[in-house]
Amino acid sequence: MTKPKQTPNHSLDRADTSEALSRRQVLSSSALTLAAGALVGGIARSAEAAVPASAPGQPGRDYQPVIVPNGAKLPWKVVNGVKVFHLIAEEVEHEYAPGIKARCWGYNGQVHGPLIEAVEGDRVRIYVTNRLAAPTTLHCHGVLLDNGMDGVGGLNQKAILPGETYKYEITLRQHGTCMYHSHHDEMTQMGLGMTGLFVIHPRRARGARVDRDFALMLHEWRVNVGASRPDPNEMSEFNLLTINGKAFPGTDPLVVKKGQRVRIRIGNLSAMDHHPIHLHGYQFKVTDTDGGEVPESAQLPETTVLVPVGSTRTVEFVANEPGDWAMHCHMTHHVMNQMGHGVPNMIGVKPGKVDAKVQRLLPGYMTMGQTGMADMADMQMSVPRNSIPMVGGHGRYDVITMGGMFTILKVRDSLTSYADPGWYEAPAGTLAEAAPSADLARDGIDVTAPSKAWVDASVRSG
Ligand SMILES: [Cu+2]
Repeated sequence: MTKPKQTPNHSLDRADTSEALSRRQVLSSSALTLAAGALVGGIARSAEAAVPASAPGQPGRDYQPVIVPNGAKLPWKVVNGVKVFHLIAEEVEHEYAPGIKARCWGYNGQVHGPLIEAVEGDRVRIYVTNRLAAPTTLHCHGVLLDNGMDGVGGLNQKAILPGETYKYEITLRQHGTCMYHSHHDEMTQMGLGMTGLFVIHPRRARGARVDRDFALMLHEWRVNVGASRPDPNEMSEFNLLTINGKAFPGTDPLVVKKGQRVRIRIGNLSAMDHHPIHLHGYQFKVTDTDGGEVPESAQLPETTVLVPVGSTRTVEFVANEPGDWAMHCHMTHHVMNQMGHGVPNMIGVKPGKVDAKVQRLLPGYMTMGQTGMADMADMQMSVPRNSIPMVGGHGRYDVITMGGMFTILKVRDSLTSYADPGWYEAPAGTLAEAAPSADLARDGIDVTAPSKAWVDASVRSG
């Protein structure tokens, strides 16, 4: 069998894909006609006869589309009142951040798969074509559906063999943030990236109007330095932590205008780790999980939301404070990139004459890490092929000493577009800077005083 030509990731815009879909549609509808002819009055006819619960929801009219930083959405078309989607499971060349790529498994040229967006009451038909060398299935995580559509290989269906296309049909009877993933050889296939988000909007708007609705998927990977594939067998030493498949500095910022109501939906299909996602500058409320809405009386104010493996959490807040606000996993090892793991502890080590001696054998050798990892962010040191430095991206003032599961919420007083507005300029008097000596003198701060004495003095005066 000839392998169908794969659509490159970057050309997966709506126009290209709709065209591709319509060609596939022609093929699959003729296949259906043949099948229906062969199965007189059989299963094929009853599936075709299913009536949608409501008219297919339309973006702009029935819902405000979500935003997928660094990601894409799965296009659809309406056929006889049913929203038709086509997922293609395949190998994907994926870039985590500039400088590091790997062969992953994903959908439609993407890691993770494109987000599926629909509306409560929609009937959706999802074709899944398997272009992998291994069998797979599609499980719609958190979506209420008929048992035979649940996609657990062996339990609910036969696995989709390489080259086969399966059909899933669901009438959506809920709203919320759900996910999808392979449910066959789960450790390998999800570990290699076969996951995606499945957002179902309510048929009627609820609560306060949300202006910016972001969707983020968390993941963790082991990509050995120089390796060309992630290792799905890894259990604990993950070295690339991603948001929508990207490690900082590869993550796109979340751009918002001051005063807008913001929703952030976060899914986690990492192999092993829960991620406490912390947002600076704001208090938010956790409004939904993949199990539904949290009653308003139970929505705790938080600044960090723990997103367990196999769950989604949705938070909301009003963006009243302009600035560049960090948003990141608060596990400090999850804001480190590839080379920040498995290195010896060098804190406090004095290299003495060792460097000079080693340099005779290894020109350019330098002992590193005696004061921590921050120096590694900006030393312009060359790194091995297909790897990235353990921390670092350039910020407005200096190097940002984080990598991995880190992004930036950019809130601005005014915006002409939602493109990256660049760095925030702190208004005069609102920026932390070196203390002027006049201020030190005025406030009686003696920077040479013994630190212990200063502690005692504060206790006495307090
Ligand atoms: Cu984490």
